Amino acid sequence: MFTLPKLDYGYEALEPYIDAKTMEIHYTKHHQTYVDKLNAALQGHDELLSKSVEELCGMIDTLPGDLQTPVRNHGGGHANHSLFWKIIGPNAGSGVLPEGSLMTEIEKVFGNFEAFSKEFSDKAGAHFGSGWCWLAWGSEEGLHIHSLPNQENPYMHGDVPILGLDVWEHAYYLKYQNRRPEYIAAFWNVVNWQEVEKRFADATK
Ligand code: MN3
Repeated sequence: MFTLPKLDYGYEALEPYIDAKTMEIHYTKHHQTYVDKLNAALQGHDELLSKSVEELCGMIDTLPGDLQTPVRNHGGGHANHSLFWKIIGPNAGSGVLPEGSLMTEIEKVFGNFEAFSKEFSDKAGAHFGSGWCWLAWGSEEGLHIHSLPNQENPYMHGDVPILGLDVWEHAYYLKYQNRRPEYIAAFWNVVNWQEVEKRFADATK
């Protein structure tokens, strides 16, 4: 059975960028519901419970037909939020830039960090409706940014997510209401670049 992963910091730790109430509801209600619904959908499919949720997302097209939609929605929701809690954190992104091989690749692909963060912010802001903006690594495309609807993620497209931003209204509405661009701007202050660098290194090994 899948379970809610432990949060490495308190609900208030990302204030003022992400408020405590949003963190609490997002983690204990929204993420928990994805976990519960994924477990319910996998009942009777014991052979799949030995897989990680990331593996399940990566094999979405070969899953039994009746499981594809619940794994896309709730498996995606579980995988995406599990990643999100790790790639943000307290005392993280404010004034800090990525380093090492990730920064080298960002400069190669986007020119510089500012151009990268602008393209990411623009795509996150322009995404219509619920979804996520992703920085992903693909063996053919390399490092690239795209947004995906609902709980779809790069694993479902054969890629590896490096950085993800939840732009569902439940991620920001309590504090920012309809001002999604302000939430996106605040996000850069809480990115845990060490974790993002680690994910890039693992993806490109
Ligand atoms: Mn969410």
